[in-house]
Amino acid sequence: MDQHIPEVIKAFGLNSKEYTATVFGSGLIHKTYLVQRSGIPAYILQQVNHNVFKKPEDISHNLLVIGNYISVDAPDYPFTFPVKSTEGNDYVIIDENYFRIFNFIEDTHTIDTCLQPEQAYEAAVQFGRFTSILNDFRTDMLRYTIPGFHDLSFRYQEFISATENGNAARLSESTDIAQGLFSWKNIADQFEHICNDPHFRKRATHHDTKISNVLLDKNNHGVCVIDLDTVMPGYFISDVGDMIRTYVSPANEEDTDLANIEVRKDFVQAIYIGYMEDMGSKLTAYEIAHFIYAGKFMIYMQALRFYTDYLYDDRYYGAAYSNHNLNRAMNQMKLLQELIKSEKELLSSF
Ligand code: GN1
Ligand code: MG
Repeated sequence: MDQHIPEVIKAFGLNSKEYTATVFGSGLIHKTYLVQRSGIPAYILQQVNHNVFKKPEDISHNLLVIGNYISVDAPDYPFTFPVKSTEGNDYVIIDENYFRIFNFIEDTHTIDTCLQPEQAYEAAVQFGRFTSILNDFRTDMLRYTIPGFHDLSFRYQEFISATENGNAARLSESTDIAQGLFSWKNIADQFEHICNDPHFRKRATHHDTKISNVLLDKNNHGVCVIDLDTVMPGYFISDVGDMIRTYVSPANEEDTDLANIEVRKDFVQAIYIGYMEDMGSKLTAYEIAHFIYAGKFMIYMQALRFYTDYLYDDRYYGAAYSNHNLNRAMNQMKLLQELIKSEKELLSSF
C-alpha cells in the first residue's frame, strides 16, 4: 500500500486509525483502493496518475459540470460527486501525488472479467445510458483531461515517430509487427473521414468502458458507471469499441497464447442490444453502421499504443518482463484479425 494513505485519509477528515485501505481492481494507470471501516466498505480512494492526467483540476471541473447537469436532468441517476477534503477541495496533493475519494455505493460490486453475454449486456446498457443522459449536455463545457487520448490519427503518428526515433534494437527484432501495423493504416484513414463527417457527433463519452467500471447490484444488474476521469467529448466508437475490445475475447490483453483469442459473437450482439437500448434513438444510421468499425478502431489503437510503448522502452505502460508490451501488441493484432474475419457476419446479424 502507498505510504501516503493514512495522511490522505486524514486530509479528508477521517480518522486514519478507524479506516483501512486495500488495493481494488487492476488498472494500468491509476491505483485504486477500497477504504473500509470495521470491514464495511465506505469509500473508493483513487490515486490519480499525474504523469498521465497533467491537470487534475480539469477532472474536477468535468465531474462538477456533469454532476450538476445530471442532478437536474436525470436526478435518479446515482451520480457520486467526489468527497471534499477538510480544506474544501475535491482532491488532495501529498508529495506530488493526487488523491480523490468517493462514497462507496452500498450493496454494489464490480467484476474484473466479462464471463457471460448478460454481463456484456448490463455494461453496455450502462455506458449507453450515461451518454444518452448527457445527449443534450453541451460537450464544449468539458475539458480534455488527456489531450489526443482516442485520436487515432495522433496515435498513428506517434507510432510512425517511434519507428524513427525509438529503440532501434527493439525495432529490428520486431519489423514484422511494425509491418503488420502499417498494413492496417486504412483503419486510421477511416477515422480521419469520421472526424470530417457531420453525421458523426461528438458526445460525452466515457473512454474507459472496461467491465470493472460498471457498478452492479446484488442481482448483477447495472447501477451506474464509475471512473469518470476520461469523460470527454468523443465519438461513440470509443465506448462501444473498448467494450468489444475487452469483453468479447475469453483471453484478455495479457494472454501470450494467441490461440486463446477469439471473438464470441453472442457477446458482440449483447453489447449491441444493450448499447442501443438508450442510444438507438440518438445515434444516426451512419454512426450505427460503424458499430463493428468501433471495435477495429479501438483494438488497432491499442495495438499501436502498446507497440509504440515497446519502442519507447515501456515508459508509459511499464513492463513486468522485457517483451511485455510487444506481446500485448501482438495479442491485440490477433484480436483485430479475428474481428475482421467476423465483421460481415456480425454486421448482418444486427
Ligand atoms: C489504461 O488504467 P487502465 O488499465 O484503466 C489506459 C487505457 C488502455 C488500457 C489498456 C489513461 O487503462 O486507455 O486502454 O490501459 N488508460 C490511459 O489496458 O491511458
Ligand atoms: Mg480509467
